[in-house]
Amino acid sequence: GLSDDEWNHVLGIWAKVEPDLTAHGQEVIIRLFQLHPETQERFAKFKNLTTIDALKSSEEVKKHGTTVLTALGRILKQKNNHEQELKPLAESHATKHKIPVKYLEFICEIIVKVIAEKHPSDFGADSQAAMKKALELFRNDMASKYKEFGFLG
Ligand code: BLA
Repeated sequence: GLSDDEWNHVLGIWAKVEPDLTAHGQEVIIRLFQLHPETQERFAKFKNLTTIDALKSSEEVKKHGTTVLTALGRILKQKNNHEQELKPLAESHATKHKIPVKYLEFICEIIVKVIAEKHPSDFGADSQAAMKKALELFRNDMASKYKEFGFLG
């Protein structure tokens, strides 16, 4: 797990992300699709967004980015007591969306990069390390729940 100090780092930087959750989320999703185009194919509703301009002007992309970071924020705030939040997410991702754990790794890495770019003076080495650790816990728990739902991820 994370120490109190590490959770303070995680929730401290999250408090800087939250006022502009939508812009962060939009950037994360666009970058995920650009760096890993196979991830975009998982979204029936984004099949028509074939150019960077189309991605940037899509209200649906903004909306999904907000959904993702809102859910992640809720999970982080539980400081690893996230069973209630995680279970329905793991279930939909295992049985409905069928999202490999590898894609979770992709998006988590991008989340750290986007925060680092937007908050250079508030997201130092200790905070980054703490956030990476928190996201790793999240992914590991998603992966073990996936197995309970019969998805090998
Ligand atoms: C949908 N993803 C969702 C939803 C939530 C999240 C809350 C809507 C409710 C549900 O279907 O369970 C949450 N998505 C997250 C979180 C992350 C995230 C917390 O990416 C990352 C920290 N889901 C993934 C990844 C992909 C993904 C990496 O975790 C990438 C391919 C896809 N999520 C995905 C899809 C949907 C979804 C395809 C359904 C979208 C829709 O049609 O509305």
